[in-house]
Amino acid sequence: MTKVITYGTFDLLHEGHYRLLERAKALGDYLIVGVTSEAYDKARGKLNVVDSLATRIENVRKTGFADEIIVEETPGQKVQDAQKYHVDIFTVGSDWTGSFEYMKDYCQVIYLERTKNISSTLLRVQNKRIQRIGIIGSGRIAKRFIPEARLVSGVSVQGVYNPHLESAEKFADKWEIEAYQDIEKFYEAVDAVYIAAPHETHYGYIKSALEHGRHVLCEKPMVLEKAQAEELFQYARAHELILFEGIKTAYCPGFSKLLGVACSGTIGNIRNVEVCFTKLENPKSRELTDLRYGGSLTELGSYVMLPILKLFGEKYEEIRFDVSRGENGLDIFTKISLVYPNGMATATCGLGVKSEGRLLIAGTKGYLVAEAPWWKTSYFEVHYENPLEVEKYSERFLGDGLRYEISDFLSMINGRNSSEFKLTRSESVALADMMEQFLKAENRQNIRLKAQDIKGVFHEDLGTQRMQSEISGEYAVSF
Ligand code: C2G
Repeated sequence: MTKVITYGTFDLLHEGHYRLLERAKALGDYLIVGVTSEAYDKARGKLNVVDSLATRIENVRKTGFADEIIVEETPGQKVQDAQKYHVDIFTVGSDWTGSFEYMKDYCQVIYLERTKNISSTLLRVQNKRIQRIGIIGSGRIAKRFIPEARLVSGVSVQGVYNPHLESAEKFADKWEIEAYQDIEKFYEAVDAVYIAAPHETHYGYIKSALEHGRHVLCEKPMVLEKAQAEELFQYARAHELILFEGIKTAYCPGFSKLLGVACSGTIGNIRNVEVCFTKLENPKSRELTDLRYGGSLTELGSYVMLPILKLFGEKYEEIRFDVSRGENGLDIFTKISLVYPNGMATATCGLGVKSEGRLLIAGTKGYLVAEAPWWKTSYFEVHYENPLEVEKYSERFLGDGLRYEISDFLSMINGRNSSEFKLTRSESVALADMMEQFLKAENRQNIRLKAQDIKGVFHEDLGTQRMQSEISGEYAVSF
């Protein structure tokens, strides 16, 4: 008798799970299915599991493929089970290819092709709670989205759109999803989109996705003009769609904890915020050569402005930008100084100058400090007048952190608006306003002329060319 074993959460049981179990059963005579316990899913960082363990077990039982169902409770259990049940074959979907090579010491390991398309008709009938997401853009950020999305229950990444089919196909092959060049077909296949294309294309893509009735999660900076942000939010609201700006820090649990402590009164009244995020970038990268939309502020400004907006609000009295430029005139290091009625703030970001990345919040009774990478907040301290009095706080930050924003996006779509406060619409509008003011003050037309004078490094109409050609290249800072 050939014994086969497979594992999974099997939340909101769908076609992909069903087909996996069907083929797993066909590999042998006896199928054991390990259903993950709530505690185990929590420990491995899987978010948003909706069904209880009892419901998930019952749903697996109802498929009729399992001869025996067990509960998976710990990471080391697979090895123990293989020995305990005298397993011949361990199988799991191909999204896990390579992850279970260690099981080869105990049994044969077979990765079964994952189901690419969870069909809408089946979902509508069986379960409406799974959101099919499509990705616009196929570069570095998009690449990080998929493994993170797979750890959020209730989301199925269906496909990727890129006007440049070759880039879309390369990406789709790697991640076993569909590639689309035709945007209409792409929208038909999804309920929501994640936009990970260059900044200047965001407005157009958001508008078209909303007009097709799709929810939108857009990478920061969502748009570069205040009026555009207002228009898009208004449209989304009027059509009962979710438009969500993806600044991952805003959704990470450690950052929420930090804001909670800062506002709790423990450090008194907040009077000063100093925040810095720098990342040395390749001088040839898009970020440091795109004279229209590149530079440190468009790339990192959303992160450094976030704690300031959260703590002081959107109504500053003064804003000033001080800029250090690279040879081509682009800002490689930028300082934003803000004055509020009851406080002040400086936000610093850099792609060509390195500094200490830190978030420092000073109050009338003490200060809170989070060191780099504070934007992936996992640890911070509160200090008082007495240097020996220090409170230490820590919080988990899993993987690349994108799973938190995906999970919150999903909750918003499903009508649980409990995370709306993490990055409000008016905060997103304020960010777009800040970008607009900066780009206007910079007068990028001038930079272009200066750059031509300096070195002739400017490629005529770089921005336009990029929009017309592929959107796959290097366009986002990796950190
Ligand atoms: N699956 C699939 N096609 C999909 C979605 C999932 O073939 N479109 C497969 C997965 O690869 C997995 C099984 O269905 O083999 C269960 O999927 P999940 O419930 O998402 O569980 P998972 O997080 O993949 O856990 O110890 C747990 C295992 O590592 C798998």
